[in-house]
Amino acid sequence: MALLPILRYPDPRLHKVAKPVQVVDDRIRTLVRDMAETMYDAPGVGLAATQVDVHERVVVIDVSEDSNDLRVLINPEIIWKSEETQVYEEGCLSVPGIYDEVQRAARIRVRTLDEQGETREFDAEGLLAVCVQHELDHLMGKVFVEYLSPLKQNRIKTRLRKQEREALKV
Ligand code: GNR
Ligand code: NI
Repeated sequence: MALLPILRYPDPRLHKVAKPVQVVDDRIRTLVRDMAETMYDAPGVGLAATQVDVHERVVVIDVSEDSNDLRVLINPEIIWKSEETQVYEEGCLSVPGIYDEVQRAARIRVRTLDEQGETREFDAEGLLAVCVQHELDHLMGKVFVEYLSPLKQNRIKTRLRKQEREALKV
């Protein structure tokens, strides 16, 4: 088991597009295990491989109250989105301390491989729907702050760069 370092916005590597996983093998299962450990340690409700500088389509999610319902998504796709939307106050482990509202589809249907390489489908709403859409954006190189106004994005960049400099001191 290993904790993986999480990239921080505005790191340009957060904008790389992840490639599909070719075979779900022990290398992928080890990555999944390390990502889950990193997510629970953070703590967060989701983590995309992009955030740990691995540019393959792998996501872990656990939105359960007791952190005991891990979902492993490999090559996930959203195959249906509701027209109805919901607004949710989002945060991101790659954008620490920043929270803002994002509007997304209220309900989605997801097709994915699990850690055994089996195809699965599930429906999501509420926080799970938010989280799946947030993680799939990461795999496409998109961070939630890109939905905010350019003014807000610049303020966030300035604030996080300053935090980074302060963290290097002392
Ligand atoms: O831990 C997380 N919480 C969260 C809250 C609202 C909307 C999305 C998220 S995902 C985030 C973890 C993360 O950064 N995943 O990429
Ligand atoms: Ni995130």
